[in-house]
Amino acid sequence: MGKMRTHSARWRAGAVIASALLVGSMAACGNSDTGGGSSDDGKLTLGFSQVGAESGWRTANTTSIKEAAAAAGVELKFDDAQQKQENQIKAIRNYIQQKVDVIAFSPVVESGWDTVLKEAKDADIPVILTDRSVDSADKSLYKTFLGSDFVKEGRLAGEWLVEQKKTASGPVNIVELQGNTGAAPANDRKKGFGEAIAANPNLKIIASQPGDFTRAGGKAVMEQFLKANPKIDVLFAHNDDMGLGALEAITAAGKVPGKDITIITVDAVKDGMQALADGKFNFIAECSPLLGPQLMDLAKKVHAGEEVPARIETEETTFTQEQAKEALPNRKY
Ligand code: GYE
Repeated sequence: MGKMRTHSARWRAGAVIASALLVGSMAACGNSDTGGGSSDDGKLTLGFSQVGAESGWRTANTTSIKEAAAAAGVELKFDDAQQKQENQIKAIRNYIQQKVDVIAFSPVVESGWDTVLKEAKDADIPVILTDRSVDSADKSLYKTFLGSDFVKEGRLAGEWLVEQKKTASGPVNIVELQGNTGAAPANDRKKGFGEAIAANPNLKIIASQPGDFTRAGGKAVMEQFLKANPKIDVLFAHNDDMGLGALEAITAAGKVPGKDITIITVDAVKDGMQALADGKFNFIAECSPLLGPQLMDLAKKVHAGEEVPARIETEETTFTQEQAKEALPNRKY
């Protein structure tokens, strides 16, 4: 545990340095979101296709990538796919046409990437997966996958609940707000959580539906859950934002979040941590969005033809209400 905290503290310090450097380099860089063609000034050009701007996590991830690119002297072409796979495929094809040096993307869903990844490979452009992975059987279609272990996050959330409810004599009714359908973090967090709670047959998921990782989605689906189920004891939301949206629905239904309904989420972005410190959430499994500095490092390495590990896992922790109160003042995102 001590090692993990040191590690993330190091990345946080890195992010601070990155922000400081950004101020100095912005003027020289101009707007890295636009413009075509590979850079002719010797700079590495990275085409990045982002999922969207659906959550606080995503916003922090985008900031981390943009700041790290500026700090590393990488020319970044950035596209926001608005949670649509077709937009990501289009962006990747554009990057291939523009002959960027490296392509990186965070796949909105796991399936359906083989054709476009093959096109990148045929064009000799290395691909890095960040944050989310793909289910392609052919691992040669990408160089590495940098991101969290989502199954583990779900499992940590489930294990905490098992511990909390170990003396429960009757059924504990759980509702689950899933991320967008087909996304790796939605599939994996569901899996890890389900496996962990199987340890106690009293713990039952009575309803589970996608809320698309957004506050609006979380609120709307939680309203339905509350209407259809008179007894809800626990909410497991696949991210903070859906949990935050659900808070409104729970309060409107006359229930006290964090007391009448135990709320467990994933991410630990600032607003989530605030809700936890305020006693509205009960537990958060952390998922770090600060992938920018590692991504730039990997982009430089694969461009130089260096070997990189096939999988690089982000180190993370979990937070109780007390731990959130302690951590909040130093939280960067
Ligand atoms: O947990 C959620 C975001 O892929 C890890 O996507 C990411 C997830 C994150 O929308 O908030």
